[in-house]
Amino acid sequence: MTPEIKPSPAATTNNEIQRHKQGGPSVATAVTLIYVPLHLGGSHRGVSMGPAAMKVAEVAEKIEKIGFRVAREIDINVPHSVCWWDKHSTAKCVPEIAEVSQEVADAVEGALASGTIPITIGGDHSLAIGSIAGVSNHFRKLNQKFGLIWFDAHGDINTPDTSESGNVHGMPFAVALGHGDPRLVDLCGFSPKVDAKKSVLIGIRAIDAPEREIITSTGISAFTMRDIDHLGLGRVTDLALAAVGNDISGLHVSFDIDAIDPQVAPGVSTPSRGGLSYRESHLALELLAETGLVCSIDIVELNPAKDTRNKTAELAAGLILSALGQNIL
Ligand SMILES: [Mn+2]
Repeated sequence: MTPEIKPSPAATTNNEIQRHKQGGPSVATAVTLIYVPLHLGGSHRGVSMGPAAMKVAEVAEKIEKIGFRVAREIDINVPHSVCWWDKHSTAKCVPEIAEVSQEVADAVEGALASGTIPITIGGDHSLAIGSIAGVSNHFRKLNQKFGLIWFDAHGDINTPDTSESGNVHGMPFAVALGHGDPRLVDLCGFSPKVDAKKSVLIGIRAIDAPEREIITSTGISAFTMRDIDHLGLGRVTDLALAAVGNDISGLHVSFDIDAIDPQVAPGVSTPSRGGLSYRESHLALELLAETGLVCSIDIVELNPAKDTRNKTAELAAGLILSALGQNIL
């Protein structure tokens, strides 16, 4: 049976997005690759090999093959040390992560200012504290709004008060919303970095009890795996775009590879079964790319020590291409 081919409902019902698609603000045709071998936010050191695995998967070459210029590749320096508990907080490694975050924020903001799409490759998800700060600082200076779409098996919305592990990679969404350790929340001198009403969490299935409360009280939109199973990922993506609204000038996509089912993406630190299929993960990014608004991308939590023949890195490289607008036809 040949399925009926029709444009995404979001593109037809959302005038602003449609306008962008028809040649509104020009979409960047160059990217900046920012490699962040950060493992300090979690307890799995293998994530620090994520950037190397993505280089082995030839991510830069693949991006150039679909017509984008790789304007710059930046390697962010990350302290090698294993951190100890911080006497100022129950969250681990905050001073070290704050330092890395500032460097990531500066790199991301610089990439946007030079008209390129920053693609920040991790490394654990705590790097999003920096990348979102950079995106936020950029749009703040232009007096423009942006939306945040976060793909994850987990909420990543704990605070030092609610987290059992103290691992900061379980906190970056909360930090972006202005909750958590002030040394992270106040990065770049302002907070919050994102508007909760323009923030969407997709793919969740492993949520800590206190996170439930935070998710419902902050006013973000959250689509669980149940919603995806029930409505389909196309519909969920349209609803996500409707939630962020049509008054935005950019979309930051923070993609945790563990949103995908571990049978498809085994190379992650904290696998959780019942995740996105191979095609669902691509479809979501293809639909977001179609808006012409994707201005910045994180690819995080790739753990080559858990991978099989680099297949998760290969998948992650393919996802970047979909987020940049590569289509099947
Ligand atoms: Mn995450």
